[in-house]
Amino acid sequence: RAWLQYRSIGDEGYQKKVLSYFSSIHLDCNRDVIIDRALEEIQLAMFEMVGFSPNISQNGGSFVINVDSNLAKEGFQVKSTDSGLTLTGGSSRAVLYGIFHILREIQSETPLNTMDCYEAPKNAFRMINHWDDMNGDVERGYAGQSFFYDDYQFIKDRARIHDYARLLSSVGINALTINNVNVHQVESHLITDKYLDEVKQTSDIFNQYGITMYLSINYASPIEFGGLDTADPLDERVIQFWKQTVQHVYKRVPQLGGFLVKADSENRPGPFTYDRNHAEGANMLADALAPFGGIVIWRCFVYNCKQDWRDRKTDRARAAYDHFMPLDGQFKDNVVLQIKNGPMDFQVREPVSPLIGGLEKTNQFLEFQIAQEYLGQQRHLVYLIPQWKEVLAFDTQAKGEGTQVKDIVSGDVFDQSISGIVAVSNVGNDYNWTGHTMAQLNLYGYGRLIWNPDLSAEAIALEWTKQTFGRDHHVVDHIMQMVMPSWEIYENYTSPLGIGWMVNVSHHYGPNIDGYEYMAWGTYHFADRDGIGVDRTIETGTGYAGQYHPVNRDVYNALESCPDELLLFFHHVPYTHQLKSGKTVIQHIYDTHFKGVEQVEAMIDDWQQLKNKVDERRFKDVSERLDHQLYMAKEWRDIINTYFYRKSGIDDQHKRTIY
Ligand code: GCW
Repeated sequence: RAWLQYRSIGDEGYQKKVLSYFSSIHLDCNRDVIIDRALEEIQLAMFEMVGFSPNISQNGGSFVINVDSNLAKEGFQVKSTDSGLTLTGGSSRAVLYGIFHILREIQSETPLNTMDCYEAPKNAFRMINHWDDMNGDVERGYAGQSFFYDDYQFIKDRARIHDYARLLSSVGINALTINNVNVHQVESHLITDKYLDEVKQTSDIFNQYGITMYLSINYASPIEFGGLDTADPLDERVIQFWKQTVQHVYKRVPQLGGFLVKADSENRPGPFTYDRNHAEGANMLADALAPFGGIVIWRCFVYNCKQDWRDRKTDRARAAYDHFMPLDGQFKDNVVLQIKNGPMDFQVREPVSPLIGGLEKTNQFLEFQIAQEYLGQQRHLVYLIPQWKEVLAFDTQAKGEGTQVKDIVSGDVFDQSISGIVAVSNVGNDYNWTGHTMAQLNLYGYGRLIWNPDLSAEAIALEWTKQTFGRDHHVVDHIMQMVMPSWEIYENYTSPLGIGWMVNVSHHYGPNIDGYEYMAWGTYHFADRDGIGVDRTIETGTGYAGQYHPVNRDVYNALESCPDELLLFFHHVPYTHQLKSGKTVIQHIYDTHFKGVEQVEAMIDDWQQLKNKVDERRFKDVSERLDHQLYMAKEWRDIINTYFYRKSGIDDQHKRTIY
């Protein structure tokens, strides 16, 4: 149930008010399947919150629902009137969002006569990507197995998918993909008759909640099952293959939104094999999809994963920009580029990808990762919204001062026909959806934030906490104290000053400072006895800093102005280099690592205060994960501190234990 708990309302006065406002519902619009779901939701919620399920009529009632197509398509308005409340939506989907909004407010016991508002989402596309494989595994999944597939079959019991669709629409998600971007052999067949019935049935469930479904496809499908020996996007046979395949798919699944493609990335096939560029590759699919209103979502996570460490000019951080910037303006209208928030890969700290603010004539999605692949894998409590807020607030300077990422990805700055935000999901078949109960907050927060990027991280956490754990001040305060600093805490005890990684190879969990240092993936820290960091300056480094607009370029490029938290991302410095904080790099490393562990201890204290205030199962689950987090934080602290102590030979000023 996650945040859709609908606890019974304790306050008698408020309960009476709710009863009087919602005693009956006057439906002043046509019923359709989405409206039905909305009504079902409010009836269920009322029954649970006040023990009464309102009846629905076409003639009179204190709560009025109607549709007015003059409003924004996904916008809704709530108005209090003498006799009750009126909800007006721009469409059925908007009515559904309005119902969830009202239910959220009621769970916070917002006075009903002050509920007047108009809400519309900032981003048109609000999407989730699943990395589920049909064998039942979830790539980078930390919450159990897939609830879509098992043993190369769709799971027959779809109850969980139904519940999931409710959860997603309750926070305004309107699009999703259901299979991994790494499309393996079996999954390539999702667009064939072998699976299209089940694809359709799954899509129908999501459609009832206003969510459009997409599929990840294998770029080499013409070879995989088309009987061709090429996937060259300019080959007439390949063009025909895709036209026919798409036509067939849409005949069977008319509501499909389109395709998501990971091409020429981490050993996946793509147009490079045929000496074609990514615009040629994407446009060919776009032409096939256009007659059906379908779109191509094309990922920019393209880099050379076979790098030689001696080659100090090749830089993975540069790759997306180098590949895609020259193609700006060459993509068809129904292509959208999907860009990870940073130039590397969902690290605890990265600068914002310079492609955002760079591309001016291309549709774009910003990609986040809700699954905490590099952020503790849903075993550590890390609230991600503060990080994402920083990304969205970043001033790219693309059109002078004040060109923030949030306004670019929403399509407000450049004229884009498709725009929005997408994120890699963090759910699985674990009883609590997300492994760590607290990780539900990241899914909830993702939806809320991309609906309205101006919501504060506090406000979002507060809403979630009240709905998930109730309104008891004691509970709410302690949980807020735990979640709010948790990103900074994780950063403190893991990799310092923007350098990233330092994790074990392949599974990416736990400290291993040199794990990737001797691999070809291009994620180096270059630490030696004299210093650490990657020189990405224009003059002596990889030149990555030069991919930003002038103001940011200069800030990052100069050692003096580069912000501390990204220092090692842009510069190679001696351990004795003094930070803006006044500390040396080495002392900063020691201090943050000792502090991070203490902060996790404080988190545990907070949680322990909630014994008997939170149900036993969730209390115990979270306690166990926090204990594990503390164990891992100590491990990180000790391994990092010892490593840099041995490399640098410099003592901790405070003489704490370093092994
Ligand atoms: O971070 C890397 C992950 C891969 C993932 C890839 C991507 C789906 O380690 O597991 O593959 O990113 O985003 O494509």
